[in-house]
Amino acid sequence: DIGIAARSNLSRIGRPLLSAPGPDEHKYDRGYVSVVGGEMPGAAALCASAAMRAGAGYVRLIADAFVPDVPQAVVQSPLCSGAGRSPAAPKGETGLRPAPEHNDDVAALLADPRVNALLAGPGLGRSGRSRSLLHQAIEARHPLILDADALNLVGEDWGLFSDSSELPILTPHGGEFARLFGTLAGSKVEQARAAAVRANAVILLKGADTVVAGPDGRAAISAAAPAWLATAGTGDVLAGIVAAMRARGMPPFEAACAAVWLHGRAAELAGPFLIADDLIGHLGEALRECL
Ligand code: NPW
Ligand code: AMP
Ligand code: MG
Repeated sequence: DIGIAARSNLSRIGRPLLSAPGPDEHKYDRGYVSVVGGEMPGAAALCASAAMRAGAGYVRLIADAFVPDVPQAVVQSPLCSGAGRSPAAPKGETGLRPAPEHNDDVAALLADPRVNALLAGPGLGRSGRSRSLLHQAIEARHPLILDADALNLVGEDWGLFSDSSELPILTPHGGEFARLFGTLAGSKVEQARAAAVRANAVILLKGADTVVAGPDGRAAISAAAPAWLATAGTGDVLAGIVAAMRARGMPPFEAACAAVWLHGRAAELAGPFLIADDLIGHLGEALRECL
């Protein structure tokens, strides 16, 4: 259901071409990704691991507490001195005790000028604390990727990143898209295009036929990805891949398209009954097809 009117300026997402690191490159040249996590360590682990496996040279995970199960190469900066959930915590709050120097710490970590892409949203939660973390992250003015709870928290406050020099990438699933943009007219491609103009962002609208659209009218659609992707955490992995592609210097539209291809290819390689972790395990194989 692409729609005749939307066929113009619409391409099919294909295998990206990726270069190998040059002999003079060091880890920061390969792309520095910051992941701002929050309340769900599983989601943070999936996107930070995916970013690392997708070729980022440096991944820093800024989260409320230490996150188990990430590659040891991921640099962790836990923000809180406590661990676990306090029974006395107000509903919707984590109950973690912020370290005394918490606010300065976050600001300093986020302000690191070496950061090439900042990803916020997977597992962030929707508490007041999540919202303030998100605002601090946006204020750091790095190339942005917003997913999951970040999309719910931003609401329609597009002014939040209107003065950023580079287009943010928003990666909603159908439910998040409807919450953000309401009911839009037309095909999925037309809706993604309209949303890209409204938000002044690259929109990566997920589903069996994932669509990437930019405010300049460009749009690209992926060949049907395996429906085995309909399982928890696969979107968090995709967000991590987008961040790695952005951090290696791809412009927002191209980074989104490359990530969609790699994610779908990793799913094909992982096969039936895959879980999100398996995608990360197959990313290397998918990436080597792009060299
Ligand atoms: P229905 O059933 O259509 O009426 P959320 P979320 C609706 C984290 N995760 N795909 C649907 O309603 C994420 O990163 C943590 C999906 C459904 O009830 C987020 O931070 C994991 N839903 C947080 O959890 C692994 C669709 O929206 C509702 C839809 C919540 O994210 C899992 C979902 O609401 C997860 O990634 C569609 N295409 N269309 C971890 N390992 O820690 C409509 N809906 O709040 O968006 O739920 O995606 O689970
Ligand atoms: P999320 O809902 O954020 O976890 O993201 C789910 C991921 O799985 C996205 O990349 C979707 O495009 C993909 N996905 C979900 N359902 C399907 C499906 N039925 N067929 C193909 N891909 C899907
Ligand atoms: Mg998601």
